[in-house]
Amino acid sequence: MSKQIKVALVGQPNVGKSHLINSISGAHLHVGNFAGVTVEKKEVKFERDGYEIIITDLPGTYSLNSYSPDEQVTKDFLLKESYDLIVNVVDANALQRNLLLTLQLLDMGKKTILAINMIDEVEKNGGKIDNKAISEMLGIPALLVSAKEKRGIDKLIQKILEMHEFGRAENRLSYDQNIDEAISRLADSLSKDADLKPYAKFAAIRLLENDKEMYRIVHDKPVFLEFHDIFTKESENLRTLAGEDDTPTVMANAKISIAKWICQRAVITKHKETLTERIDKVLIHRLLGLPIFLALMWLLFQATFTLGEYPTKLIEEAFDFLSKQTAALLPVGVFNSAISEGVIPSVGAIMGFLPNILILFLGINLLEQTGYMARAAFLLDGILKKFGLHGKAFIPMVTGFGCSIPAYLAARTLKNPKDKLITMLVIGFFSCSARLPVYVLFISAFFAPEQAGNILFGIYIGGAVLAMIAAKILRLALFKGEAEPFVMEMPKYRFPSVKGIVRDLKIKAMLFIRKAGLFIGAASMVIWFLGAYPKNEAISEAYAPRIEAAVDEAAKKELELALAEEKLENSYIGTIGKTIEPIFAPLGFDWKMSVATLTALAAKEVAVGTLATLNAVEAAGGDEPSNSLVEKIRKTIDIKAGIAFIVIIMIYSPCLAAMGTFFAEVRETKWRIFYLIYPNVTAWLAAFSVYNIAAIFGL
Ligand SMILES: Nc1nc2c(ncn2[C@@H]2O[C@H](COP(=O)(O)OP(=O)(O)OP(=O)(O)O)[C@@H](O)[C@H]2O)c(=O)[nH]1
Ligand SMILES: [Mg+2]
Repeated sequence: MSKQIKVALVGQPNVGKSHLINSISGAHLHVGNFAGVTVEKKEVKFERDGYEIIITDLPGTYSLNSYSPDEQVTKDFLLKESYDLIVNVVDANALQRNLLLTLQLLDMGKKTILAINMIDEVEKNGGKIDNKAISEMLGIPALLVSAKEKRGIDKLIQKILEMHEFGRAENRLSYDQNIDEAISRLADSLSKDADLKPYAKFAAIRLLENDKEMYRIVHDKPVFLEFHDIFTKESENLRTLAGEDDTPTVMANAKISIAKWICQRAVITKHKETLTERIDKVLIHRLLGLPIFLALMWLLFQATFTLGEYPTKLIEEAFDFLSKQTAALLPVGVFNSAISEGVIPSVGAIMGFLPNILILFLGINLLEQTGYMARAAFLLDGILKKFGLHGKAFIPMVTGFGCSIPAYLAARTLKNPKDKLITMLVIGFFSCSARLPVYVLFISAFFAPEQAGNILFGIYIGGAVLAMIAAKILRLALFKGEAEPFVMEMPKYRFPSVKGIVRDLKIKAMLFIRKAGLFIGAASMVIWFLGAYPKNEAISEAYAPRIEAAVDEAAKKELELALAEEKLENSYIGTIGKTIEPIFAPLGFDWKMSVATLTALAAKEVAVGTLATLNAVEAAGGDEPSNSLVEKIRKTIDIKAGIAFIVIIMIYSPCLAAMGTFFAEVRETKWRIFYLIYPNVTAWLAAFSVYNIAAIFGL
């Protein structure tokens, strides 16, 4: 068993912590160019020189004073979990601001290493950082690294080992004499309590910085009575000496002076107009910004549709071929039918959408990697605010276009619980990529190819508009009160690495294929069986003499088709479908669409699989040459019902996995119940309206 070293990786948001771990260990943590990518702690393990090094990637936090739910994760980890040392990652481009967190970490008195990341960017701009000087001033090791160029990584690992073996949890951090004396008197008083003694100095500083959690801890101790008097006296003294109204300001000023002092001595920057500033003159232009954003989104959905078409055809043909081959090769029987008519067609039907989904993900990925995400949030902040949403809600919402699960987690970056809850409640209206197959299928069936991209764009925008309306209603009716001000850092624009993008897409593709192959394969198997049983021989027998007596081939085929349809209707799934059909009948759904609506709650793609399977059973029974699912949908579903189906899929409850994530994040029963009901009622009403409006227009 090798020796273990537990490292906590801490830093402000978007300084490259996750990227650094990837470079150190070869892990594939999610990296993005905006604040708030990592919202959960993640452990990465690797071996080095006989040590097992466990690094915990933590959500970025600006300081130990703030407390959005993601920052709370970091603070809890730092204060409550056990680890051997801290690697504090700072952004070399913004050292002074980053050092404010560093100074708070040093208050903790733990073994700490400073990793000054993104040094490549500083040097490219002609700047320089003297890490030795910083190391001397702070009294802790300070290394220059670049996660992107993998510079200084080996040295950093070496330093971790060295620090673990020989380093001391000491630093040279001192404030001015008044503050230092006050801290030491407060710490002396706290040290009388055995529990507080190990971190008395840190506790004293946190109390001067008005940390409510620390106050609660100290408040419960017997030492509090005596301490309280000393604290009142010391803090008043500090305020008077500094001429400030409160001690947090006194402490913040002290830290700012130290950070400034360090940067004056150790950092040389040359400020010239950067590329970022030039690009931003256009992209966040007061008038052009928003139209450019909309144009880019439109382009993305056009591409999703049109570029996806070609590879999709190939995939469909491949599965068609596979299905026929399997049917011919396997011995005739139930198993043959289950595979060739159940599993392969529905897995194929879904797999065909892989290209569309990858294009959509590529778009979202570029948005994340380039730094445009934060700009888009900034551009939309005004609009979001009008609808009672916080500007930061933009990131979870866009994430929701990919998948609702990370979107729910991303809402942790919202500080105010009301803002967070409103955002969580409307995320479902942002269509996730799993719904894309359903849209593409139905759009292809009912609309001209030139229109397809626009309609897809319209669906996604429609979902977003609905989310805005819902947010406004929620805010007015249930969550009165002002939203928090919007503060978000604009990162530099960064070229995404091709390797990184390919890796991300590969991960997405593998996940999708696995989901389609295993989960949806299994689901379609179940649906196939439910469609094929019970056998209902009586129906076949009733049809047999009529088929025998058919006058010609055409009449015979027709009868066979009618037989298959009747058998399907009397199967288990037919019975389920017929039972729930009345709920959906006002929307024009037949029983098959009703079943698809239900099964899609497992995962949205299952709607496609279900329709494929139910139609395959039928087609095979009728001995029809298998034509594409799009054709079948066009033939058997009325356009009004088709549009209503799209609306249902757009709005109603997300998949079970997403619902599980919501439940994990939102603990209040009333909101959980509300979350289960309101999207479905809204969806039904919207679909009903759309169906009838379409009827008025004579569709
Ligand atoms: N040029 C350059 N870019 C870097 C470097 N390290 C990270 N980046 C980029 O900086 C951005 C932020 O990286 P992340 O690793 O996601 O940052 P993080 O600190 O984990 O951010 P949060 O999880 O939001 O706290 C990404 O676009 C990275 O590719 C570096 O050394 N040089
Ligand atoms: Mg991260």
